[in-house]
Amino acid sequence: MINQKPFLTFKTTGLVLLALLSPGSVFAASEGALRADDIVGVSFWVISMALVASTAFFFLEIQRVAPKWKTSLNVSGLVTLVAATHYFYMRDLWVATGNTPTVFRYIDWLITVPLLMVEFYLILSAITKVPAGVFWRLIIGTFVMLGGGYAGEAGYLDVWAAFAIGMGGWAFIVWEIFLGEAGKINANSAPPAVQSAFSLMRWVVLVGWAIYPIGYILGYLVGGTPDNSMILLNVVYNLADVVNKIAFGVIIWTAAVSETERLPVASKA
Ligand SMILES: *C/C=C(C)/C=C/C=C(C)/C=C/C1=C(C)CCCC1(C)C
Repeated sequence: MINQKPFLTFKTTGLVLLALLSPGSVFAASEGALRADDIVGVSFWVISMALVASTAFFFLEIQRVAPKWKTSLNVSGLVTLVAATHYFYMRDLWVATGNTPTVFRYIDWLITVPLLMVEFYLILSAITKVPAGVFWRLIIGTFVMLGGGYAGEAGYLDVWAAFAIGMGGWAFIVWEIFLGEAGKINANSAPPAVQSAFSLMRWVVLVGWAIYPIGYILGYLVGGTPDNSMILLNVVYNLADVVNKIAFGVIIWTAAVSETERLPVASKA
């Protein structure tokens, strides 16, 4: 009993705050415990915890790698930190209302995808001088891709037209890292561990990122019932985030650790 009291007070305070902040959603929230058959809600919960754990891991591992790799691990941790925070909000919105959290999703992507592009730039910069144009082309591709997707999902553009714009932005990024300047720099100057990390990362952007347009297609273009389409959209986007935020960070961590171990002891500190 003694232990329950503060919890109840905390819960009550939370509900009152929620009532003030969002009139109308109180009823849903007070009923809104996670249901075992809510596959989207469960995936939001599991992934938000995985993102928290990954953040702690990447930040703690910074002390273990050579100085030139620290920024990369830092950025990996920032990606999972920003995503974890958005996952808390998306999870609550979904569990309380059953609505698809499009705005939170795109705010998250708008911050985390440019950070992932920074990773490409950093991993190459750790071993050679890279022109800033590489970075800006990756950023421009990102904005076109996400701007197109958002315009379609939020209803500002026809879903097919928006999809085409988004695909164009993605194709531009893929072109840059496979055939453009970023790809050439890697082929010409990177040591083996960086080359293999870079090539794994490219495949993440080609194959891992392809999961997102599949989610969009299932959500908007194939014409299922509205409920089923939104379940598919969210499950597929959530799965994609695990691969592309957590696995992507682990790839960089692997390269950083193996490159650090190759260095003579004196230059590790
Ligand atoms: C951490 C979040 C990441 C890596 C998000 C990536 C998002 C995409 C690759 C989205 C791609 C899309 C298209 C290629 C077509 C239009 C619809 C989008 C925005 C889902």
